[in-house]
Amino acid sequence: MTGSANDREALIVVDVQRDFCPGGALAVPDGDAVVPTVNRLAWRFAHVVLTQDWHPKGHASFASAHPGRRPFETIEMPYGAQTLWPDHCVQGSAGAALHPGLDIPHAELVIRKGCHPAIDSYSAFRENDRKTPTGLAGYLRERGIARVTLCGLATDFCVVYSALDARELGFAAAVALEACRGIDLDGSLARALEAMAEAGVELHT
Ligand code: VGL
Ligand code: ZN
Repeated sequence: MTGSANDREALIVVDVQRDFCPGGALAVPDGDAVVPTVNRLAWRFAHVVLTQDWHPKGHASFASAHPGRRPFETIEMPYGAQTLWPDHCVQGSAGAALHPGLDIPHAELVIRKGCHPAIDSYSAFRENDRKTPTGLAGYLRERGIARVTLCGLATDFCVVYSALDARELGFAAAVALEACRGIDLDGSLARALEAMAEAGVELHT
């Protein structure tokens, strides 16, 4: 397919959901501040994909599923280290809904991730076992998309994992930092910015 440059680019809006905003179960500081910025950004893209963290009840990433463990501790899972979280974005719950202020009617795809009961999925492309695909790469390739811009929540978890996977899977990638907010656990935000710069992700402030 040929087309304008804009036709080969997509905006990926990561996890702008109630639970990641103030008052939510896993609130990212100032998380809802991205909403107007994301809305404005979205109008510059012909193609927009939204992601939604979408866990079954009792998901393995929830501290509540591991007796004696508390949120924000790290445990070893069969696929590697996993941070434990408060219960959040449970399928069909009010907290899992997209933020009601999002105004992106031209978004073409909503991709849900983290659905596997035993595997977390920070990245919009691959679950945390680094093997199980979500299908997003195939969708983008089939649509002729070569470059993605990412924004949303949280910079240092789902945004950075998605951006690094985009690069590994052969897409050009940028992150619109003014339309992101981070959690920042033990320096995770600085590490995320460094890893993205190293991987050739353009960082736009
Ligand atoms: C996220 C922690 C757990 C995110 C999702 O969207 O960054 N973080 N689940
Ligand atoms: Zn999650």
